[in-house]
Amino acid sequence: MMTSLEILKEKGRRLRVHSLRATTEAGSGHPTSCLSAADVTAVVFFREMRFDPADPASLSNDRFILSKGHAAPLLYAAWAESGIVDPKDLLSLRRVDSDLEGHPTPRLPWVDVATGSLGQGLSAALGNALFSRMDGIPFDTFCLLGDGECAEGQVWEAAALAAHLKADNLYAIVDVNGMGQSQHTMDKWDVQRFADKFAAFGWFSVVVDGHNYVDIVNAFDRCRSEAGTRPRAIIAKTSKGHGVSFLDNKEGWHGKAVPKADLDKALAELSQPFAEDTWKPNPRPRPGKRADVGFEITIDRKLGDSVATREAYGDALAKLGQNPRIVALDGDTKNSTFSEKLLKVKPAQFVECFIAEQNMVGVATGLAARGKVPFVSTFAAFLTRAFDQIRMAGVSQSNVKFCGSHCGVSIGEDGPSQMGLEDIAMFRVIPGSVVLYPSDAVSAEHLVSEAARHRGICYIRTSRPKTPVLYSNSEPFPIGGSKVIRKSEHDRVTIVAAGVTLHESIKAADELQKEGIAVRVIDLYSVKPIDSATLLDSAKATGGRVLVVEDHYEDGGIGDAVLNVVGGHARVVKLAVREIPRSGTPDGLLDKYGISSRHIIAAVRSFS
Ligand SMILES: Cc1ncc(C[n+]2csc(CCOP(=O)(O)OP(=O)(O)O)c2C)c(N)n1
Repeated sequence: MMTSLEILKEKGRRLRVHSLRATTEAGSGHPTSCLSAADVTAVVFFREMRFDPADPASLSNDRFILSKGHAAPLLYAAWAESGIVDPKDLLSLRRVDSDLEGHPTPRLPWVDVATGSLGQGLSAALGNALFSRMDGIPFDTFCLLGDGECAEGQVWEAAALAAHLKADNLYAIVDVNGMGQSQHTMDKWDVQRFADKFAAFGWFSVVVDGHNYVDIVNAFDRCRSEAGTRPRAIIAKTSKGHGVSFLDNKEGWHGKAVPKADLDKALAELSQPFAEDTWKPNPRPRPGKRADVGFEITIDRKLGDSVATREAYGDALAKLGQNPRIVALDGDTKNSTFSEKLLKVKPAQFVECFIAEQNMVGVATGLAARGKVPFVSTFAAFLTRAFDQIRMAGVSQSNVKFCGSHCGVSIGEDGPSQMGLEDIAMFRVIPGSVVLYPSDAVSAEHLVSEAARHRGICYIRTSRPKTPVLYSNSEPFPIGGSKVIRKSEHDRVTIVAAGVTLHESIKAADELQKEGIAVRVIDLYSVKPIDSATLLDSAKATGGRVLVVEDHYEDGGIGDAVLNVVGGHARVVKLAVREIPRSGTPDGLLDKYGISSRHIIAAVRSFS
């Protein structure tokens, strides 16, 4: 009969063998990064974690997030040893017909978020940990990080927030093998420095010999008995390639598979036939099913009332909050984005992430992985600093909703650093994303509830200035639609706009009408997916003359989206912001940068 420590050691040995075999078969991968972390991973999976290998969807499973995603073969090996993956399938690693990809993605039901862009896993792990508290389902989340990746600021954004929120169900395990990809890490094996850093951020941290099972096991026991309400960090001193002498702590092996000819030599050092497996899972009881409330809201606005779309966003969010799946996250801008309206009615469904947007997006992705519908809001400009995190949410096929307020030059006096002028381009490029741009309060509220209902990444662009209510409360705003606001049989030009430029277009249309020039005006509230049918019909009806007006830089914005649809059938003129703007009054800036009604009128007249 094996002792529990022997079982763990045997698991660690097997994790090494699987990782080596799979990467050699694939001809690529990061076996040495797997080997350094094999022992801590064996303890986490086969001693600390409680989960049901037959039920990945169980909300009471402990979670494991491999922040150092390039060690994917180690993760897959741990699943094989848990009975989740057939060990034979490990050899399909990195093949195009296999879900065991080079870095983990949620194509696999046990993966919560895609990792591999380093520095992001701890944020997603925190999202999981916060879910546990929000829904009163006790489970722990374990996150394995590389020491090199800890140079990413986002790791420390996550560490700070986790301690602030007393995430005592969150474990960070740092694999300090002293090496990165091309050289030694900044701190090499100075494990105490890592421990001090985590402690300074408010964590309980313990240093261990990452290849000594007694040490590792004791560290977890100390965490459970001594950490109290603090999140826990295990700082493991390891060596890269540990277990195989010609790899162990040798330079030049990062990201290289052992050649087929040398595999037996490597495996010989990890010899012994696999011992009988006596590990048994120890799942927690499944939580009961909860009724879903839905995402319907009632809208009550008066035509002509003046309301900013950002404010309507907050109103809709507060109403949607009746559904406990709705969560809002903000980066200390909640009184500008109006996400504070949800905080006021449902404080437990709001996470203040402070001024750390990258972590905020990661936390939201973690919450979404557990079934929450997170709405992340800040100024549109500041979402751009989290573009890699948004991109990775895309790779995760996540269900996060983003709201960028204060878009464009129409914010006025605060100047260019606060103006979101790249955001439409950024969100359009995410595969499968939805990009929504309401122009009035009624459409804004409808679109927030549409976004909640839609499964996938949505971006809602809101504006700072107040604009008149254009639509009746019952007007539907399906994703992928548009509204034709002005239409006659004699329209000379189709004007496509959204947000403040829609109101400028309406002004322009009314002025032109006085001169007997009729134009068609389209509210393109759904920039992606785009209403191709209406755009093509209108372009045809107006002699192939299309004018797009947007409070965004020219590249990648609405103009390009429209051009993609009607480009082969129409001449498209784009009015967009073409230089770095200045501070000024909103109206003054719309005019200075060529997107006011005056410029629209001139552009219509100059169409041949
Ligand atoms: C954001 C980001 N930058 C760069 C890389 C390329 N990269 C992959 S692994 C690696 C080294 C990682 O070092 P460490 O975190 O210490 O992991 P380990 O040594 O265990 O492989 C680098 C630079 C990446 N994947 N993500």
